[in-house]
Amino acid sequence: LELESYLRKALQKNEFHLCYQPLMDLKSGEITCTEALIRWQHPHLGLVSPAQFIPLAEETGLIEEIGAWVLTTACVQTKAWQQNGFPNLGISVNVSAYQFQQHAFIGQVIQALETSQLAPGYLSLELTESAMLKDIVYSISVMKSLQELGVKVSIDDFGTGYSSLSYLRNLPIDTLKIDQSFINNLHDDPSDIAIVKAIITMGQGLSVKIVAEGVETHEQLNLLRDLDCHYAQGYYIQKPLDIDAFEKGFRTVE
Ligand code: G
Ligand code: G
Ligand code: MN
Ligand code: NA
Repeated sequence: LELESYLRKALQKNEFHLCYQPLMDLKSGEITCTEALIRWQHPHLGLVSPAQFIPLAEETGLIEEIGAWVLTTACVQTKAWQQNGFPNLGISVNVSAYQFQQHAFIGQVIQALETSQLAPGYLSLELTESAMLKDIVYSISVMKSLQELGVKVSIDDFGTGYSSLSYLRNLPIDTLKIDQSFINNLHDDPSDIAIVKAIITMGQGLSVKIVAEGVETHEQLNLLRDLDCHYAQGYYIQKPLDIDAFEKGFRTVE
């Protein structure tokens, strides 16, 4: 209850900020996009994990306001970076299940694009399979609206939900982000290699881009490159960075 009352005041008290974690194109080695990750720095509680407060924000309905803030802040920052040295940088924003099902959602996306003047093709929204499958008919209509706007859709934590692969045939999905649990032991688990390989092959056939999440070692990166995975993200490439750290440039990996 205490957490909830703090959360209610967090926006107006300016306690949120975003970190940005790069996604690397495995062919060119370039950073093409970053994922926005919200951080809550509370004066007494310290840094509270989104894994803790996002579910609370969903239960209380506060996610509507917080989600809108994340969308606008991420788009404004990306537009600024595009004008200052990263001309083709994209942005990927996490959207929670409840937020995605809200009727205000599409309006918030349009508002963020208008406020930032970011071209829609640079914005990608990360949905989980469970968010999408909650109400599949409604989800399809929202995703079609996003497609009409020119906004991209990614499936986050792919492989961990109760996937019904049939949605890949019918829905406008641009990217699948393979959950990090398939990547963690990639180098010494033949089943994980088989699964990752199959997802990449499927992606090629469906013209869907594949991102490997949670890449923590050079071996994992090399393997993913050999398997023709399009993009990789993880601590080995870069941890989530605040704005200053991002602008100071990032370590390059090979
Ligand atoms: O950044 P970190 O690994 O601590 O994130 C923990 C969880 O919180 C992840 O599942 C991540 O997707 C989620 N998360 C981070 N930022 C946001 C956000 O802005 N909106 C939503 N809905 N979830 C987020
Ligand atoms: O659910 P989602 O994929 O959005 O969660 C992203 C979270 O994963 C972020 O909070 C980020 O801090 C975390 N993350 C990013 N890269 C790595 C990694 O290489 N290893 C681990 N363990 N976590 C990571
Ligand atoms: Mn994500
Ligand atoms: Na994920």
